[in-house]
Amino acid sequence: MNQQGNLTCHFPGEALGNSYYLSIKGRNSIEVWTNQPELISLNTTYDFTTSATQVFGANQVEVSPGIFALYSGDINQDGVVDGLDYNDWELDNNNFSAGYFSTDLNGDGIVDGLDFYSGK
Ligand SMILES: [Ca+2]
Ligand SMILES: [Ca+2]
Repeated sequence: MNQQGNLTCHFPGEALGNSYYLSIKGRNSIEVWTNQPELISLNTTYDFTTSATQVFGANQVEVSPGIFALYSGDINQDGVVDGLDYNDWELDNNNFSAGYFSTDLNGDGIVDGLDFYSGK
């Protein structure tokens, strides 16, 4: 995925003409699925950001007017954001971790208190 949030996928030829649910799973985000199967063609596009209902259960957050994104915070990838994720974040925060860490929730390359901010 590039910094603009665009992702290119290549599907096997036998997928063409068939419909599939599409899923996105990030290093620290809640996994989402399309709300319905999408027909795979040579140039299928799907924009998850236009509405919360672009994903099953409308499980996205509006990060700016009309722009929706995955929820982050599922550091241990168990499907929920809870105190167990906090424990992982706290460990990396106390170690002043910098680099590519799942505990870096805002993606700035540093694990610190800004990752714990609950705003959008
Ligand atoms: Ca979790
Ligand atoms: Ca960070």
